[in-house]
Amino acid sequence: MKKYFLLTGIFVVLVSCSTTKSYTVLPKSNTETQGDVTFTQKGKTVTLKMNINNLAPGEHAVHIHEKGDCSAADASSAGGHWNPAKDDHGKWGAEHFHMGDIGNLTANADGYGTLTFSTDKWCIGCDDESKNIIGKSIIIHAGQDDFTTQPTGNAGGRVGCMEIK
Ligand SMILES: [Cu+2]
Ligand SMILES: [Zn+2]
Repeated sequence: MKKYFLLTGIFVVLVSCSTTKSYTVLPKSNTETQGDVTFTQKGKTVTLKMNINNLAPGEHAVHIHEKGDCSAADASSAGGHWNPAKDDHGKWGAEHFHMGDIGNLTANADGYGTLTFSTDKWCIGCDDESKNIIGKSIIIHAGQDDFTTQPTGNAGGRVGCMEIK
């Protein structure tokens, strides 16, 4: 019986162990984009939550880009889509997609939109560089990702940027 309680205790500690990181989105390309982003890792699953304001109503592509550098006024410093597998751009879960191809966020008539996304293909700060999101960036685009145009999804300019530190 003692053994049973000990094992249960260890299990609870492992399951409840999680890492959360919070960030603020920077406005880019002469916009007033604002927002906050959190990444939480529980076990092998990373969950992304975004709350974004001051967008044009409609669909906006969201990607992880390969460089954690939002310094340029147009966020071009963040480089291209994070693509450690050298795959083609596409819709997450399709035959071909980049590790940063999160999809589209819908902004309402007030310019506010949220997005929640979970995957076991990322990690927060692990040793596997094909999974580690630290050192990359999140980009929010002016337009919609069409999931087919290579290598960008034809998503237009970069209206928000956030370094994943
Ligand atoms: Cu992008
Ligand atoms: Zn892509």
